[in-house]
Amino acid sequence: MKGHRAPSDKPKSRQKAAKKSAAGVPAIISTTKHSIGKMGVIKSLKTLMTVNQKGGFDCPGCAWPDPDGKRTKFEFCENGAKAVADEAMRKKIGSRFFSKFSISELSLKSDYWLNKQGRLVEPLYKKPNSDFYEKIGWDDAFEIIGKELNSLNNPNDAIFYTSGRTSNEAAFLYQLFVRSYGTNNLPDCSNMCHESSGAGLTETIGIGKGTVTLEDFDNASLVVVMGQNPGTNHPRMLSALESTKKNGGKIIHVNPLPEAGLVRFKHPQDYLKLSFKSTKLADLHLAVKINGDVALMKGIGKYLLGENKKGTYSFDENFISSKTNGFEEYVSSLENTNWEKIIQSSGINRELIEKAGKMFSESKSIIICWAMGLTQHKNGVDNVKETVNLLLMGGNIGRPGAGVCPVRGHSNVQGDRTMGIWEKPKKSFLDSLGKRFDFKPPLEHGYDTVSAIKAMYEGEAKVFIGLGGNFISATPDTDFTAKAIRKTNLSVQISTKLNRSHLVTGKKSLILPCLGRTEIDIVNGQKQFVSVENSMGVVHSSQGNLKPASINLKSEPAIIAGIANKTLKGKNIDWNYLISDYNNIRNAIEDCISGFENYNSRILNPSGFYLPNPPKDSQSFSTSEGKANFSVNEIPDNNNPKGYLTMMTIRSHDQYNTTIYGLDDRYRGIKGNRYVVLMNEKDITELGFTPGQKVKIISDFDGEYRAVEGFTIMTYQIPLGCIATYFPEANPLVPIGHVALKSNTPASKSVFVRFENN
Ligand SMILES: Nc1nc2c(c(=O)[nH]1)N[C@H]1C(S)=C(S)[C@@H](COP(=O)(O)OP(=O)(O)OC[C@H]3O[C@@H](n4cnc5c(=O)[nH]c(N)nc54)[C@H](O)[C@@H]3O)O[C@H]1N2
Ligand SMILES: Nc1nc2c(c(=O)[nH]1)N[C@H]1C(S)=C(S)[C@@H](COP(=O)(O)OP(=O)(O)OC[C@H]3O[C@@H](n4cnc5c(=O)[nH]c(N)nc54)[C@H](O)[C@@H]3O)O[C@H]1N2
Ligand SMILES: [Mo]
Repeated sequence: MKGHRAPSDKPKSRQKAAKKSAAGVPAIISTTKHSIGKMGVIKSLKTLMTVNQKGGFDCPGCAWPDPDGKRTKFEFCENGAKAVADEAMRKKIGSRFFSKFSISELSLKSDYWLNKQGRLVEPLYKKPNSDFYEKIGWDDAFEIIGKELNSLNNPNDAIFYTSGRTSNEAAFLYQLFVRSYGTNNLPDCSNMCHESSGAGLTETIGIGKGTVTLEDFDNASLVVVMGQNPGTNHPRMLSALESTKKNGGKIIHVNPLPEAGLVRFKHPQDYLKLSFKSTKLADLHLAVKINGDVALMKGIGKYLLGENKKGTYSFDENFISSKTNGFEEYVSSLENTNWEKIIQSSGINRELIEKAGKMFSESKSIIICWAMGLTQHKNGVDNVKETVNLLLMGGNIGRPGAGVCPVRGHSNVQGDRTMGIWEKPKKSFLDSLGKRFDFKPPLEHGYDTVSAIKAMYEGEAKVFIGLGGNFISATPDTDFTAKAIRKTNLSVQISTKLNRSHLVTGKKSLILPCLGRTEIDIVNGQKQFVSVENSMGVVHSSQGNLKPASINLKSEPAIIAGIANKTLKGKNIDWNYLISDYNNIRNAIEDCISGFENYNSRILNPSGFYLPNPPKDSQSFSTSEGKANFSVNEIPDNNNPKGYLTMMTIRSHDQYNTTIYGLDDRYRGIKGNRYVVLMNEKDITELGFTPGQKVKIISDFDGEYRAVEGFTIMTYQIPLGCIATYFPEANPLVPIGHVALKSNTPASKSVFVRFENN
């Protein structure tokens, strides 16, 4: 590893005032710079004009849906364009590159440098005791994997990770292979992302997904955006919020930071039409303390209860009595919660909480959106359940303009789950899989991401295969995870770009380069397309239109079939038939998963089709008692222990998770450095530091010492006692055992840390 110091290829940092508005002209300039710089002019135009177009490819950026009818020629955003350019870049790296650099040398480079080197174009193998990757043929690579998997005493000793860009077709095939091999060890990036949403929503409304459509944003009287930075991570969502405002709706932004897009938004398309107006999006910003959201939501609930008693606001009695359980307990828990506790834990004064409460009471239809600011806490599941409480009171689920909206990250992370990428599959799903393919799928639940790391660390799991993603950098407790991976006999990465997971390896290691979303995939002379599911449950097709980076690349389905053939030697399932035409995979999906009836014909509809969603479609809730559940959640103790501050790890404007596009964070006014700590001016003074000073950040609250060095202090508008650092640079500080209850998601948004001079 790099010893957790800022790497040597890091230029000097600068800080400017944070921006109030998002997108606009700087976004266009940045889009052009990234696309043309990486792809060239002609390829840039050809590529960008087909992103999210009917018949084009799904943007690999985020899972925000595309409008059904009125699509413009520019259905992409600055950050979507960066994601596309990053995949479609012209630079390539093959065995020559890897003969020049040893793995140890590459390990000293920054994530930014690694990603910049180009697309991976050849299968590569690192032999035991070697420090170099060398060229290997596809067949030999598959043979090594098959041999290793077949040498294990128990299929549960292998781990099969998935990141969220994988298509439905590849995901279905992968889990089918893994289960016919004999395990449910299918951890995925969702374990670190919206697992808390899935757990909280399943418990309360009987489905682990959101209940709104894009159109609902036109009809909402109030949209609450909690723990999310859409200006950077879901820029196209700002258009939906703009539409809410145009139709007279209001927006509340709940976030320790005043994130730019929510303060003001300038639509890049308006600039193309030369209209220079910007829209003020958020009507109210509640600068909540880190993990103060349960308290805040309880405060809003308490206000509504008070107004109800006064007769100035009424709950949706009808909905509550016919469709829900647990209302009385919820009400009495609000009565028993005192305001001091609410104000202290949320960090918001009563006047502001009541202002938000008044906006709730005046709104006929309410949507609550959220992302990682709610899910990545010890009580992440409770955060999600509190959003449901607030909505159920007013009957705000399954009505136009109302509902829950967990905003997904990776472009097909939701689809991957629907396809069975899950360590805790339902028995009914396994039964239909077994029946369709004539085998007995394993029933025992598998490892999720955190338990997979522990199993490798303990030496129990010996093979790691990653279908996409960057496991070592995305996971918590980097040193611990590195030790865990290094104990395996074989690590395999199916990837498009070079990342740190290729450098922290098992004794043997393979890199299998695959086609990306933007590229043409031809099988038996037929151009194939794949399908994906967006954040709102719409399944639609995606077809790449660029010449592949190399003729030596294979598609993800072909790689999975190649591994399956060598491992299972043709038992039960005809893998070659399945991949000979992706319609065959879709037919199998239709046979095994409900909601996919007539998949192959419905997928031809350019707008795709909606999957069934009982709460949204008919206010039906498939919980144990068939009703939506109110819940009582404790306000967590989010006081800092003496000498510690609470750290959240967040994304900059120039990254896609662990892929670093650049070193700036334009909206936050930070330039040229990712090794920074954003801190309140008063905390800086109190700790005796000065802005610009370098510090060591230490996470040892649980008794184990973890540290990162060379982080520069920057003054920022952030609540007292809270600090922010970037993911993945600060991941070494997140203890492996610091996870959300019930979802086991690393609690990487609230870690107690202390500082020392550097
Ligand atoms: N360009 C780009 N797009 C992306 C990604 C990317 O890296 N780059 N990543 C994709 C993925 S996988 C995901 S999951 C999403 C992530 O999308 P986001 O969740 O928006 O990403 P984060 O940067 O983790 O931002 C979390 C936000 O929560 C706030 N926050 C932190 N703690 C708290 C808290 O306790 N309470 C409240 N109310 N707020 C809090 C932070 O200030 C920050 O604004 O974006 C997806 N889209
Ligand atoms: N501290 C902290 N840690 C976090 C988070 C946080 O907020 N804070 N966020 C968490 C979240 S929300 C998530 S989703 C995870 C992300 O975890 P991952 O999904 O594991 O990580 P990514 O950075 O998205 O993966 C990027 C790599 O995927 C590969 N790739 C890209 N496109 C394709 C493709 O089409 N096919 C294949 N096979 N490979 C491809 C490339 O090689 C690239 O280097 O990180 C989590 N970790
Ligand atoms: Mo994510």
